[in-house]
Formats: sequence, C-alpha cells, structure tokens
Amino acid sequence: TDAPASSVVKPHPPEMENKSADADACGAPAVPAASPPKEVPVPAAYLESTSHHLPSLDEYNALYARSVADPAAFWSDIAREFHWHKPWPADTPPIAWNYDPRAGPVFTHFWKGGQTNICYNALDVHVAAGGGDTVAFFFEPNDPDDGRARTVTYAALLADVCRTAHALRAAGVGRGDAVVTYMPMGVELPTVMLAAARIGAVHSVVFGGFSPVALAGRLAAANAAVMVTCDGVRRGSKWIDLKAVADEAVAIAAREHNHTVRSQIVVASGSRPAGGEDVLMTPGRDVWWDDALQGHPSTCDVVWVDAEDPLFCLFTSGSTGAPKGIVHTVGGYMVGAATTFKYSFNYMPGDVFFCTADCGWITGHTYVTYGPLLNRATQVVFEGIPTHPDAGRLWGIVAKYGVTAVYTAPTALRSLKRAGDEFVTSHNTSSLKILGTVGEPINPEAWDWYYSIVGNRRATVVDSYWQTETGGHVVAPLPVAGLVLKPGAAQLPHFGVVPALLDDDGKVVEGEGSGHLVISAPWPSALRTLMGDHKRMESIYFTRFPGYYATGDGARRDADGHLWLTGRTDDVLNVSAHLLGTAEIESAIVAVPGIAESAVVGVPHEVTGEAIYAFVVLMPGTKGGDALRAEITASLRVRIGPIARVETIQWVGARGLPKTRSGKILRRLLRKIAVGGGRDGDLGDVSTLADPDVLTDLLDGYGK
Ligand code: 6R9
Repeated sequence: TDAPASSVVKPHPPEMENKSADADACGAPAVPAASPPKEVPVPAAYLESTSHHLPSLDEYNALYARSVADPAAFWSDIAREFHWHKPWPADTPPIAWNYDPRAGPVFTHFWKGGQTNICYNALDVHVAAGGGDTVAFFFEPNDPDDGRARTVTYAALLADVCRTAHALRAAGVGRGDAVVTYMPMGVELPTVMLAAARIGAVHSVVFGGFSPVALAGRLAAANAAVMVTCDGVRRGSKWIDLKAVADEAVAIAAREHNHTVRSQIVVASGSRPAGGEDVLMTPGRDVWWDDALQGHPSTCDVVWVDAEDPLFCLFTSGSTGAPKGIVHTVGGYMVGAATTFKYSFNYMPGDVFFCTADCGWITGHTYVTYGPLLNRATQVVFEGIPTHPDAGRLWGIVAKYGVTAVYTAPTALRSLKRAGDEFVTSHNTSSLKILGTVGEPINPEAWDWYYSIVGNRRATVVDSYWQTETGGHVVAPLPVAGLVLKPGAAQLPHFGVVPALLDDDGKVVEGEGSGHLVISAPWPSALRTLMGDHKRMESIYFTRFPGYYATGDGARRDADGHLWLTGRTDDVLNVSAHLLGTAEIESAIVAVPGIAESAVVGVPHEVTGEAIYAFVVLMPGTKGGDALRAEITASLRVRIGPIARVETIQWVGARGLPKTRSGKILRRLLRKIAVGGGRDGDLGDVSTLADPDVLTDLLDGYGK
C-alpha cells in the first residue's frame, strides 16, 4: 500500500511563500505590524548553516511513504544500526500488533526475541568507537556562579553509570525490579536511569515537584523497594527539601499502601543552605550516594534483555482515576527515541543540544537521557528555571555553550516574552539553528517571538506534538528545505506514524476537516501497557475507536494535509505544559471538610496556556471565602503538588452543579460559564439538564 494521499505533503509554490499578514490589499483595517505571519519557509540561513540528515521535503515524502508502506523493513533497517547481543528471530515478523480489542488483547511488538541493552547503545558503543572524550553533558547549576558547573564526557559518564549500577545491585535491585527516583534535574538523574537500564531494571522517575502523597502512590504502584533521592535542590531562589518529602512518602506508602521502601540512596546536592537543619538519615535504610558508589569498579557487565522487556514506567494524568503508569519497552523505544531526535533536531557532530525539560517528564526521558545519548550528542543539562536569576537565563546558557538547538515549552516562551526582548537581545543567540517546542499548542504570537527575537529569523521552529504514551515525536515540521512552516501547526507525521481524523461516530474524516486524532498503526516507541492494568490501557486508548490508538487530542487537517492540534478532547487539563486530570483535582478539593462536590474546567490563560477554574459546591452551613480557598490550595499541594494551583474558585450553593438525569456533570456548560459566557443564551442545548434552574444560580455566581 502507498501512503494515504492526505498525509503526503506538497511543497508550496514559491509565490505562496512568505505570505505574511502585513498585506492590506483589500482595504481591510491595517493588520498591526506585530501580527504573526501565517507562513514562513524553513529559513535559507538555517539550511545553509548545517549539513542535513534529510535535505528536502521530497526526501521526507519518499522516506515517509516507505515507512508506512513497509514499516517492518523501514524500522528493521534502522534497528540494525544499533548493537544487538542476539538478533531478533529471522523466522517471525519483526513487527506484530493488534489495535482492535474485539479481535483479542491489544499488543505491540517490535523485534521480540532480539536481545539488546539501551545503556550499552547510549554509552559503550560510542566509547568503543573512540568517542570517550566527546562531551555528553555540560551541567549548568541553578545559580550561574555556582562552582558546581561541570563537564562530563561519555567515558566519565559510562564509568559513573557502571558504579551506580553496582550500587543499585548492592541495594538489591535485580532484572525486572523497579527503581523510583525522586531527584532534581542534574547529571545524577540520567545516570541512575542508565544504570537501571544497564542491569535490566525498570526505572520510574517521579518529578521532584510532586507531593509526598503523590510520590507514595507511585512508589507503591511501581512496586519499588529502592528509591534514589537527593537532600534537596535550589530551584530559583527557593530551597526544596526533597529528602523530607521522600521520607514522608515512604511513611505514607507503608501506612496507606502497605508498601515497604527498603533502601534510599541520597545524592548530596552540595547546595543545602548553611545553618539549616541536618539531613535525617535512617540507619539501615538510607545511604549517601558517594558512600553507595564508593569502592565499586568503573566497569559493569551489561544485562542483555529482550527488546520487549520493560525499560521504564512513567506516570501521567488521565481523565479518571489514579495516574496511569505508561510502560515503554527497550528495543522499540530505543529506535524511536534515537530516530526522532536525529531527524527532528537534525543533530550533527559539534552541535550542542539544550532541552529545558526535567527528566521527571517524558520530554526529559526521550530528549535528555535517551535520544541525545544514542546519537552521541553533546547537551546542556540545566538544574534551574528560565527566570532565575532573570528572564535571560536560557539565552545566557545558549551564549555560554554555543547551543545550536533549544527545546522548551510554549508556556516558558510566553512568560519570557512578557519580560521583554532585552533579556534575549543582551545575549548572543546566533549559534541557534533549531528552536524546538513541546507540551501544548503554541500560539502564533509566542511562535513569532521565538522565531524572530530568539532565533533572529535564522533558525527553524520545530513544533513537536507527542505524548508520554507515544514515547517520541509523532507530528512535527521537520527542518527540511521546501517546507513552509505554519505558526501553530505541528504539520507533518513522523516516520511510521499514520494519523487519521475520526468524527464522533468513528467515521474517517478525509481531506480538510477536524476530528479526533488517532493513529492506525504502531510506531516503535508506542506505549505497550499500563503498569499492572492492561485492561485499563485497552479501555482508555483502544475501545472507543477499535483499530486505532486514540490520542485524546483533537486536530484539524488543512488543505495541504498539515495537522493542527486543537487541544484535549477528554477531561485532562494542560497547565504550563503539564497534564492534570480533572478527577485528581476534584478529589483533592472535595477532601476539604465542608465541601460537597466540585467540578473543574480549564480556561484559557495568557502564560500557562490553560488555568484551573473550580466550581465548588458548599455543604449547608459552610461559607466560601479566603480561609476555605487556602484549605483547597493546601489540599492540592499535599495530594498532587504545587503545579495543581486553582486560579479561580466559584462557590456554588445548594442547587449544585448542572447534571443530566443520569447524574453526569455537563462540563461543556461549566466551561462556557467559566470563560464568562452564557449570559446571552449561548449555552447551547440544555435540554438534558435534570434541573434547569441550576444555571441561573451558576450565572449569578460568576465573577463573585
Ligand atoms: C510530550 C508531552 C501530552 C499532551 C498531548 C497534547 C499536548 C504536547 C504538543 C501538544 C499541541 C504540541 N501537546 N505537545 N499539543 N502541540 N506540540 O508533552 O507529553 O506530558 O504526556 O502531554 O500535551 O494535548 O496529548 P505529555
């Protein structure tokens, strides 16, 4: 079969190029000069500044067509470029899958029966090929003048990973066992991930901003007996005592989940405030990182694992219930992470990559730890935040290390843009060739600022759409000649990804149109299961539209076949590029005494993309106000973490929330009310409401 016609992308005729929005031909009101362009060709300055893995759109189209026509051949050719201890069997198909739960259990296999190790491919292979002196990491600490900045070569990283692997083993970690990390961003975090992978263990990184309750739940769900943590971290001007959170989480895990954490390895941050409290170490359970690594050799045998053995489990928020432990496996994830990194960022020897994400998120897994290292890339690992000590920090780092590709989230760009252009222009950002963005749809204004101010119109923007579940990029405008970038659109499917749009009834939307974004065939780094709950994975991703992986996002296809992501179609909010399930937030709110019920919706927000708007139903006799608001904030912090911050609370009286006769909350109505609508009878169909009078109360309560 050939590539579906709708996904083959035609280059624009030259006269279409650079059609910016400043034209005023029809006598329409003049568009302000600041209005972002609709289309921008991949800049010639970029194309001339580097060599290319994929020179042109035509070559992309040819390679893409091959990747979907014969995925087994396409991906196996790439997989053969990696080291396999034992090749996958020749007598079975290298790829197998079922995406239709009606036909049997859903599964995806790439190279099952083959044996490899991702750590070996990320480190040993490069060192053996003479790359030991290549810089793997430039570590940039939170404070620019801090003496902790350091450079780590591939040879040094391999030695540290080996020592860490021995230390994990000494703590009792064996093949298939889980290791949880609760650490700040730094060199040690990828080191632990790689060490776990080296000995066939399964890592589960928990972002160092999650609360003790959230960490406890993840420790238990991942069934991890060993945790690697840190005494703390300075993030911006705040000191965060991670060890105290870790200890509390271990206690909660024991009390509430009957789960024992046997051993904690504790990194010394070296930035603990002087004169503060000592780190509490529990004898027999806690050991300092330096002591744990002490005396272990700098070499360590590799445990060869099956391509379909689990590599990691990473928790992400869903629309209902507890966070989902997304499981990725070794072989497919390795090939997917390496290939997307190579083509999306066109990494060439000598380039310096800088992803601002923490390894607590999938972006840090794929585009800090694995994608770059599998490509023998040099990158900056940054401990701090973009606004410390000022809004020029990222661009100062770009200048300091000669960064060629930066990868960050639209929410960061919007807040830096607000701070003013001088924070960019006071630094030399001329080394930049690629400007990557991820996490949410990018608004054209932020896109244009990134492109014009940060990139001086010489670098190309890569708006990469993907998910924890997809493991790597699935839609992104590759940096190729002949492509016209469209601010706000992720545009082109990555190799092997066959996107489709479906209407509510599951009918395929052909050509131009909008629908649920689904993917009809697996790509190597697709999720394999949810930790401990394969049925839940089938029901979340494969049941509504059997035969397809459902992303949970909506998208529009334009006349050129390009994809525009339009946001989540389920009850998941995206605040500052972090996903939060409405159910998680609501259960933290109703945990506060005096609150009967709650429903939260997302409203557009200038900086964070979406903000949380909570409708809170009070019990009789309870009064809404600042005190109750503070309790809600505290409950969200304790149960989820500081990222779960409610922007607006609307107190709701006795009539309660708008519900259908079957008791389902009509979130659609709440969303309209939250953005200030509903006053002009534009609430749409309200006929399914059990009690239409609730609307009057809700509209009255708006803005109070
Ligand atoms: C990598 C990551 C996934 C959700 C995804 C979508 C949104 C991510 C996007 C984007 C539009 C982009 N999303 N990148 N929407 N354009 N370039 O962010 O993973 O944390 O699992 O979030 O983020 O809604 O479904 P994850």
